[in-house]
Amino acid sequence: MRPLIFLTIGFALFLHLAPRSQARENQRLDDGWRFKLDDVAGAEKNGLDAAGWAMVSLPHCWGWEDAQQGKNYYRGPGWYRRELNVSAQPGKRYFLRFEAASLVADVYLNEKLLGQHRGGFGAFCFEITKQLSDTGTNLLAVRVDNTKAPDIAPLDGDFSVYGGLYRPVHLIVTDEYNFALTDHGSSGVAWLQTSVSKEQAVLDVTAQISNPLTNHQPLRLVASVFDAAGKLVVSQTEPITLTSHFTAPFFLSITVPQPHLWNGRKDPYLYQAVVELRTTNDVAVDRVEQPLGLRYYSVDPDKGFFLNGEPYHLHGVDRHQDFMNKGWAITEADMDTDIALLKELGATVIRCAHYQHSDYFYSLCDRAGILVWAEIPQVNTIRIAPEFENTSRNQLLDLIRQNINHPAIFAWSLFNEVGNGVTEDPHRELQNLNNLAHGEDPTRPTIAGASVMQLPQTAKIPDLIGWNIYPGWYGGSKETYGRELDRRQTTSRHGGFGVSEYGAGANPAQHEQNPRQPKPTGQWHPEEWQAEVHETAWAAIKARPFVWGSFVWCLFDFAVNTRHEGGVEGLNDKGLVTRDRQTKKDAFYFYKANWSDEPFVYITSRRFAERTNAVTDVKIYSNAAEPELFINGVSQGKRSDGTNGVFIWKNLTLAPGENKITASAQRNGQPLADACVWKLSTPR
Ligand code: GCB
Repeated sequence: MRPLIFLTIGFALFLHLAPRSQARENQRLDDGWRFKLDDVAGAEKNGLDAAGWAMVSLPHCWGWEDAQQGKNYYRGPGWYRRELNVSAQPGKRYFLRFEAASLVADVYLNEKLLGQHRGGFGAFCFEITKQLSDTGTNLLAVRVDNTKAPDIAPLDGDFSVYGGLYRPVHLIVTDEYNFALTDHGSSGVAWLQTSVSKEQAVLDVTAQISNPLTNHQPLRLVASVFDAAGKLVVSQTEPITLTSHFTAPFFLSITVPQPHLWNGRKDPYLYQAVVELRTTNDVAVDRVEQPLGLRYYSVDPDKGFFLNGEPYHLHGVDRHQDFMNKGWAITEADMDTDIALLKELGATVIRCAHYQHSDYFYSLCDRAGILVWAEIPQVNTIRIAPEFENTSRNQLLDLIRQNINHPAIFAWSLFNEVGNGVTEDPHRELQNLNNLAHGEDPTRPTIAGASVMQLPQTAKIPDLIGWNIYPGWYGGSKETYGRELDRRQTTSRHGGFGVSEYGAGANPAQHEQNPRQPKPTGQWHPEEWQAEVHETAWAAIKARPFVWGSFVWCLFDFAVNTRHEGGVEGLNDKGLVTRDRQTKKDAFYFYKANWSDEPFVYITSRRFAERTNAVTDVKIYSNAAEPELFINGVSQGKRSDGTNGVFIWKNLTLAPGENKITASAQRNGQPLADACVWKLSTPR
């Protein structure tokens, strides 16, 4: 009998702690899709025979095959079809959530149009409860079209706009009452960090709650914060009454005393924020759980960025969601790879350019403590026309409502380099977006990326501004970085600015000793020049505290079908890492030496393996104090005169044939080494 009593008590305790919860079900619809790259009349109809269509799984996209070869790629419609085996159970609601579809999606279930989403980067969700068939077999058909549309940003830009269902699609099942899923594809819940300090965090929670029934239902809204160990920290309950057939916002305020702050790379501490909808009998009918990082930050026009009241240097990169042989159809594993490289680099910030990135990627940044600049695709050209403004507003609402709870996101960006190609005054449109962002989220600043060609006043619309500048590549010489930074000091509304882009192209198969500034559109983009541009740029940025953050353009090479340069077709090669993520260029290690604590020593120009000049400098990047260099086992001495992690041995002489170059160093007692082989064929 004893064990039985024990079990009974245990079970009763469990019941008390966790009242019956009808958890949501969420199923990813990755497989079983048929796909046709064409417009097919009646493709949403049951009668259509799609047996000859390609079998695909999601994520999936088209256009990359041609774009990455520098060719025009298909911009037009494609169709996806799939069987959905689900029959509606009484008391349940069913939803289809698309994480993105580029650019326009028309979604049909059982031949009926559920709705359309315009804009290639935000999630959207349709309720399908009433459209489900009684048989349990349903036909889901989606027409996706990436034709350039006059109302949809981007109208322009230095990247290829692929088409397709390139992010996951979900079938979500809830109870009758739920946190609304159809409010701009959001979770229906916003945890606004109204006031955060070391003493307390005041959170204003807004929950959109949906009641599809005719009754005025009394319920309880419960918001709770759990610590990283799963212990309840604080909970707040609000009795609410739902109006029949209505989705309405409900509010409550919750205070976390003495919060453990989310402190960037040093300590990205995450609580769990849970909202529940409970019946008056305490049965949970819906639950949304999200990570919560409590932090506060500010930008001082003279001293830079402050996180949780302390100076915090923002240095990092820009990123496109593009991958070799995949285009935008990247997997979670691909994004894990990207975040691992970001962490290795020692970045503290990332600009997710030039559109809304995947929720999964933002979540990785939350966990890694990497701050995020999030943006909408208003790139270069915008139109002052009601339909364009409407779609742009929706893109901004998608971005903010879907991502408002990501602690990593520190600013909402409204545009990039708007001004080029704009024939009408864009100020009103941009100001409207600025107001919209502030209304949606009063806790975060707005931001934008500006360029020299831009109308000067647009830079003063958002709260913060970033400048895209390219001395040493498009502009003047790399030596002009300091001057270019200085002359922008007063261009923002509140003073100070970020460098939202800077960089240079590099083909890691092209090398030049003592490189000269190449022609950007030419076929010669030596790796050594990119590294030199970054050495100069970083020194100038670092010396100016009014530059509150900087972003290298770009972490990865990415496909641009219209580029034919640097000896490779269809590529913007300004990445610190190649598009397949296999090669970290020299410049990657330059930043690693400056930003990362992970001890290493790295010989630059290592791929410059076939040599014809016997006399050469050897340059090492390292975050160790005193690296030593050897050629064919002979020490060339230790150097302790490095600046910004750059150590140079001048005028060394290679022997004919193979030369083994080795470097060694120590950091924190840890031995470090690197080696490569250079072959001198015709010494001069
Ligand atoms: C820019 C743009 C970015 C381009 C970059 C470049 O200023 O904002 O989209 O890719 O320059 O590499 O030219």
